[in-house]
Order: sequence, then C-alpha cells, then structure tokens
Amino acid sequence: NTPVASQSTSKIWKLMEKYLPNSKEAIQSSVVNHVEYTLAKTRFDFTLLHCYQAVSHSVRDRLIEAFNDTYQYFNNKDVKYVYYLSLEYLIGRCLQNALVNLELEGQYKEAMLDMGYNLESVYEQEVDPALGNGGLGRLAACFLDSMATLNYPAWGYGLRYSYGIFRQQIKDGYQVEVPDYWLDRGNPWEIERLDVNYQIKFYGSITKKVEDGKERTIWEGSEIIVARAYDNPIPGYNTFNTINLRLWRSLPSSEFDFKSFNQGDYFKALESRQRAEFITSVLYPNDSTYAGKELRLKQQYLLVSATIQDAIRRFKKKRKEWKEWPKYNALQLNDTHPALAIVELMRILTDIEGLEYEEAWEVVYNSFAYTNHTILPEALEKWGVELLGNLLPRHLEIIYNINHIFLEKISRKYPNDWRKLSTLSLVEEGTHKTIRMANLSIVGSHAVNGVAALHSQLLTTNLFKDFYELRPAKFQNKTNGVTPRRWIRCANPGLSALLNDVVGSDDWILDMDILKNFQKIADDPAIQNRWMQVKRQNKEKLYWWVKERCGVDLNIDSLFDIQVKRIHEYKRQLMNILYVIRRYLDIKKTPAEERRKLFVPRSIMFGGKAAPGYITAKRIIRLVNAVSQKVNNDQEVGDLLKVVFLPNYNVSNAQVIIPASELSQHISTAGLEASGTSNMKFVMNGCLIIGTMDGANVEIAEEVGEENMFIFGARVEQVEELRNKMRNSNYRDYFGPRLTEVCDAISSDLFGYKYDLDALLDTIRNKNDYYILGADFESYCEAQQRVDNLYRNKSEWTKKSILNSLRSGKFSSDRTIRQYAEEIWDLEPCEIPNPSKSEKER
Ligand code: GL7
Repeated sequence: NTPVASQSTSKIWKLMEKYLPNSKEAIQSSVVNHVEYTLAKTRFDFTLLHCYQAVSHSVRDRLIEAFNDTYQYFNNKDVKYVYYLSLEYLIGRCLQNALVNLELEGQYKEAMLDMGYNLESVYEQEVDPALGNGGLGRLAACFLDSMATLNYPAWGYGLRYSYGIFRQQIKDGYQVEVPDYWLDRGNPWEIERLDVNYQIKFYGSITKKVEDGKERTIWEGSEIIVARAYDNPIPGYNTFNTINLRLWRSLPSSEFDFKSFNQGDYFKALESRQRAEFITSVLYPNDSTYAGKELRLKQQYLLVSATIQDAIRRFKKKRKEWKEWPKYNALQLNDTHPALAIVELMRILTDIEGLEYEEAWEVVYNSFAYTNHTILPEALEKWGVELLGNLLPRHLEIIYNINHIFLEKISRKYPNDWRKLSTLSLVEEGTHKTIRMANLSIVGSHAVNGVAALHSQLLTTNLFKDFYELRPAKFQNKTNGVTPRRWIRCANPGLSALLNDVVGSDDWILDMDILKNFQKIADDPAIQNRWMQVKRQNKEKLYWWVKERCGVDLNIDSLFDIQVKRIHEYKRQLMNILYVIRRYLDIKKTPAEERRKLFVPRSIMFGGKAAPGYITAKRIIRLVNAVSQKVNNDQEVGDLLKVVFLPNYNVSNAQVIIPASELSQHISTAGLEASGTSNMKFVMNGCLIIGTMDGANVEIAEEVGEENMFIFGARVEQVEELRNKMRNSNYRDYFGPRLTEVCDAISSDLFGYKYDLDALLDTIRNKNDYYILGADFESYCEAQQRVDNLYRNKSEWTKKSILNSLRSGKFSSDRTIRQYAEEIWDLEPCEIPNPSKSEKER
C-alpha cells in the first residue's frame, strides 16, 4: 500500500499540517462532536460514562497529532531507538495523565465545568488497564513516561491481554478472584493497526539443506498465528514528544486456516482459530514465581517474535548493513521473560538473512541488555527442554549452540573446573533438564543490571558471581525510580500546588533535585501548617474511600499506617499483623484511663493481591480480616486501633492511598526485596518509612537520612546466621515472650479460623522461620514505639515528612532513564520541534 499523499504539496498534507486548537470553545466542540459522531449518542441517553468516552476521544485526537509527528521526526533524523521489551505494563488510567502531560488539564477542567461536568468525576469513569502484577510492570510504565519526557527515541513492546490481573474481592474475609475483562467498554486510547500483522510460528520440524557448500536450517512451524499491533500513545511532559507502547494481540492466521477448512473439518478449524486468540487472553497472575506452562511460553515467544520482526522491518528501510544494527538499536529485556528475543534475532540473522554465526552474535550481543529484578529462586525462569524443544525446536538448537561455544571458552579459561562449567551452563542437567533463562540473558547481553545498589551488589557476589568474575565490566546498577508526573502531580494536586509555591514554579516536576534547595522550609511553622492541611485533605479522601468500600469509620486524626504491595511471605505482611495483635493485647491490658497516654490512635491498612495459588498469602489476608473483625468491633479499643484490608489494590487506588499515608511499611527480610518502588512514591508524598535495610530503602536512608526513617531489623550479612540459630532452638526461645503470646492468642482461637491460622503460623514456628520474623520482631516493636513517640510531636513529624519529600529527587525515574540511556543504550535524546502556540491556535 503506497500512501496516497506521497508529495508534500498534496492537498492532504496541507490539510494535515494543521493542529487542533485548544481554546475552551474548540475543546467543547470536539467533545460534542465525539458524542454525536463517534458514540452516536443523543442528548437523551448520554451518561457520565459517555462523557468520559467523548472527552477521551478528543484528547486522543490531540495525542495522535503529537504521536505521528514524533515518529516522523525520528525517522527523518535517522536516530537510534531503544526497544523496551516487557511482558507487563501497569500503565494506570490515561485521561488525567494525558491532560497533565499535554498541559491541557486546566483548559479541559474549565471547558467541562462550563458544560456541567466535573472533570474529576469524569476521570473516575475510566477502567484501570492492569496488564501487570506489581512493581515490575509499574516500573515499565514509569519508564515509558520518562523516556517520552526526556525525548528519547523509544518504543515499548508488550502484550494486549484481554484479561488483566484479576479483580480482588473480599468475601467472608477470603480473597476471591474475579476476571478483569477490561475492554468491555472499549478502549478509546488504543489505535488498532489493521495493517501491522506478523506471522508467528510454533511447533513443527527443522530440516538442513546444503546450498553452495553452506548448511542452511529451515524451520517449518506447524501452527501459525498472527500478532496484530495495538498502539498506545505515551505523551511526554513539557515536550511535544509522544512515544508508542505497542501491544500485540494474537489472532488466527487465515493463510494457515484455509488448509484446514479445505480439508473439510469446519469445527476443528474454528477451534484452532480460537486457540490462536487465546494466547494473549490472560496475564499470568504470579508475582515473583514462574509458571512453567506452555501457554506462557507461547506468550513470551509471540511478544519476542513480533517485536523483532517489527524492529527488523524498520531497520531494513534504512538500507544499512547488519553490522550497523547495534548503532541503531538497543533492546532492553525487562527480566528474563522476553529473553527468547536473543535467540529469535540469532535465528533470523543466520537462518534467513544468511549471516555467519559469529557475525550474527556480534550484532545480537552488542544490542541486547538485561535487567534482573529478583534473586528469589522461585522466580528464576527455567524452561523444560522437552517443552521448549517441542514448541520452538530451532530455538532450542540455537541455545545449545550458544552454550556449546560459551562453555568451550570457559573450559579453555578454567580447565577442569567442573563446578564453574555447571553453574555457568545455560542448561541445568538432571532428571528434568531445563534451560536457565537468566544465564541465556547474561551470555547474550553486553550489559546486565540490578535495580538497586544492594541488589546489584548481591548479584555480583552471590547469584551471578561466576559470571561477574568472567566479565566484571558487564555488570551495572540502575536504581529504580518512579515518575513524579503520575505520583505527585496527578495523585497529589494539593502537594503539587504547595511545591509550586515553595519553588516559585513547577520546575521540580522535571528536576526533582531542585527541591533540595528549599530544605529550610521544613522548620517554617506556616509551611508546616499548610503541609499538614494537604495531608489532611488527602486523608479525608481516603477516609471516604474506606467508608464506602469497607464500611469502616476511621478517625481522621489517627495515624494512617499503610502497607500496600503484593502479598508475599518475604514482604512480611504477617509480621505487621502480628504486631497489630501485640498492640491490641497491650491496649487491652492497660487500664482504660492510661490508654491514650500510652498509645497513639492508629488506623492500620493493608492492601495487595495474593497469587491465586499461593495459599499462605491467602491465609495472611484471612488473618488480617479476622483481626480487623475483632478489633474494629471491640468497644474498649474504640478509635485507638482500627485495622482495614483495602480491597483490589491497583494503580488508581494507589493514587488515593499513597498521598494519604503518614507511615508506610517496607519491611521485607534483608536481601530479598530487589528494590521496591512504592517506597519511593511514599517518600515523595511525605510519608515516613518504617523499614528494613533492604532494596532501595538503603538508598532512601542515604538520601533522606536514617534519622528521618524508622529503620530496624537484621542486615543482609546477619540473615543466614540468624536462620541457623533458629534451626537449633525452640521457637518459643527465638520468638521471645511477646511474639509467643501473640501466636498463642491466635492458636487459642481468639480470632476464629483456627485451622487456617494455625497452618499460617506453622510457616514460622517449627524451626521454619525462613523470613526471620521471629528474629526481627523485637526490633520491629521498638521501631513502632519510636513511631508513636514522634507522632505525638506534630511539628517534628511534619518536619521529617517535608524533608523526606524534598530529599527524594534521586528516585525520579528521569534519573534512572538518563542512566540507562547514557550507560547502557548509548542513546541521544531527540526533541521534536514544538509547534508554536500560534500555530496550534490557527
Ligand atoms: C520486582 C521486585 O520484587 C521489586 O523489588 C522491584 O522493585 C521490581 C522492579 O524492579 O521488580 N521483581 C519481580 O519479579 N517483581 C517485582 O516487582 C514482580
């Protein structure tokens, strides 16, 4: 298909050069046009949902102008691209973010108000696209925002799951998973590309042919499907640059189907079409454990194969030699999930493009980089050789080949070092032979990074020690970050306005480090007052949220103490709730008239999803709800202690929860949380952290000062010794009397659900306390006492809250992305000219 407008003089081009005007009247007329012509609605059947849809379409029109211009400009400038490959993106709601980044929120607010609509209630109509599990997926979304904002030529690639992470309901205190069919009201933000389709092959066989004395491999897949592109524009802030998140959807391939239809079995042929659509139908809901299922491998390969084909098509238009590929393309693997991309590019270069193996390897090695996000052994992907060899026979062969060449080098360097050979090998031998995707990712990449300083250090000293010794220069750290656009500007308008006044401009949104220059305001009583007012307004919003969804009436003046994240043993929500019980028992033991002197009123909130098959995590939710039931209804305790489980934690709920929090808990066993990213969001929003020296907490402490946090617990170096000590003693000894009493209370059926809760406690009793709750409990209680003491002094607390926020600049994802661009991708920004205001208003 040749585009109609091939000459810049053509009429179409002239017409398309115009930009949509953004006056109040223009916005209103574009919204009304969409009501009538896109939604085909009348005045009489027009709801708030339709209003949201029409507004979104009018914003989308403006996004598309910038989006088209951006890639046109990148192409003309012949720039290098980064391709960010991720199986997960938790982008959250789009409308407000788009308006903020396009700097049109004020105009739209006014235009809508004039038409009788409150823009904020329009925002609430949007579904939250939840195409990810947790931190890893949200990180990818923050990165896209920063790549667009910093004008980097970038593409995000992922999958368009029809069902995102399940919606969590709480029934009788248990988690119930409800399917999240997020597309049922359409999706105004995506652009379906009917003309961008790639064939994806599975199964089949390989044959070898000799042509001109050269062996060639041909892989014929026996199942062929199609990946279709759906584009999601991601606008940068304070720039016209708008980049693309391209998500693939699987569809049946008609070429392939004709055969089976012609063979006469109509229903069988239809069945195979449905199988094709099923591939991108659902996101695997596991956080930090790998699934090992064929469908998941198909998803991974579909993303990889479609993306590599797309990148190659783009590169071929440049008419450059293959050896120039790394000069024009950087490919970043978000964990090992898309690691097959390494193999897919090798396959295409050698089998189809006819490159020699060594030439192809140079191209691949110099363009790929890999980010590791966890050291938990259960999360490290290992694909069974049988499964992989059946689904992708040629890829398995190439992996063996890569391994063979790699191990030969190793054995020349370390003759007879069998231990080294077996740990470095891409293949894990044993009764069930597997391919280690992390080893493949390291061997095939020129750069490998962890996501916080401590985590990166643990990679080089433990998990990837032998690889590190082989090539130390390959290993880097890139401490995670989060975008201040969504996490301050959108989520906390009150704080944004305050920061604007302090700084005298909104420059901090692009340069969080300037906030450091204003630290003296932390002592200013007038600022402290305003700071507390902002927090109070945010707490009020959460108060109503909780009242509506959980039916609990919180005391707004109580300390809002929050732990929201996926439920996992290593994150130790169990330790938090055991402390809540400790507090409850202590309140009950204290004479009524002394209680208020000894205890600060607290509202303790938990939120997060448990993987559907993770029984212990589900029992933790059960315990939280059992305690909540008991404590909240205990007249004696009143507002001194309230416990709430916040259902269905997701990005849009986080935007309400985080700004309202005063104390936030990040209490993982040292060494197990690679980074954490919500800790950064909480700090930016002026929350004090109670936490262990784990992941990014270590760097947060460096930035904001340990004296402004509540740090406790064992350090990484002590964990193993504590585990050993525990193995050699009775739990009553290493728990100490305070924790023992809590466990005994639960076992005495004080909260009901004895069967579930005893089973839960057995994960830490019986010499089994792998996450060392017992060892850390006392120091956790002491830290909690320090929290109470400080909260009594409102001015001191507020001062620390202000300092936390002003010193959080390091944790902007802008800093992170600049480091990736400069230290891994070798990527230059490319800002497209911003059409002048006058041009926009033509
Ligand atoms: C994670 C880590 O657990 C988390 O600590 C980190 O902040 C995040 C982003 O780097 O990546 N790794 C992982 O497998 N999941 C994470 O959230 C699911």
